[in-house]
Amino acid sequence: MLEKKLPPGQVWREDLVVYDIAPLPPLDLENFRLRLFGRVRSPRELSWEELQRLPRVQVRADFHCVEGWSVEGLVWEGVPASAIIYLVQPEPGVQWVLAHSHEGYTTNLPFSYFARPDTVLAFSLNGAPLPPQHGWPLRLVVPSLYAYKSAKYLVALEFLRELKRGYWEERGYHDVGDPWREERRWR
Ligand SMILES: Nc1nc2c(c(=O)[nH]1)N[C@H]1C(S)=C(S)[C@@H](COP(=O)(O)O)O[C@H]1N2
Ligand SMILES: [Mo]
Repeated sequence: MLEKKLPPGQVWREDLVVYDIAPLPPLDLENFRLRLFGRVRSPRELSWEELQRLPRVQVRADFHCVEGWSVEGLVWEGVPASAIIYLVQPEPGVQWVLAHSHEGYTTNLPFSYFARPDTVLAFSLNGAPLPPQHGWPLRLVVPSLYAYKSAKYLVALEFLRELKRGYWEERGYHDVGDPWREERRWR
């Protein structure tokens, strides 16, 4: 029998629950830029076309929300984090990544989790372009961490030596957020 692996304290659900802290201001691909900055040797601002020319991966992964629900086997396609790391060359001592979203959402995650092979800057979900409510046009997907680290409407990645907290992390959610260690809150 196939055993579905569920982290402690989670229950399976069929579909994603959409969470948004704020409405999304207008955004078009013509003016889209992904800003890669902070403690890196080569800061970059990538247009949508430049992003399309980077390597691609497909990742199949379960999705675990800190509220206690998980969705099995989502298929994301996009640019692997490894390609971004290769491009910008983080300085030695970089420990954190702060993801910035178009509407102002932010989330911090350890660089070591960002660098995992299943971390992807996704532009498609289950074979179709990212639906608007799930982060169109670009979403950071970090399957190894709770879903609040998977920033929708991604517009920048900031590489840091020191911790800078994101939206939920400032409100008490865990700076790491590993579902297998049940790191939900830090206070
Ligand atoms: N930009 C942005 N990304 C976000 C959020 C948000 O409010 N804004 N919520 C997070 C949380 S708490 C969860 S559980 C997931 C939900 O993903 P979904 O809205 O695609 O279902 O998105 C995460 N990424
Ligand atoms: Mo969440």
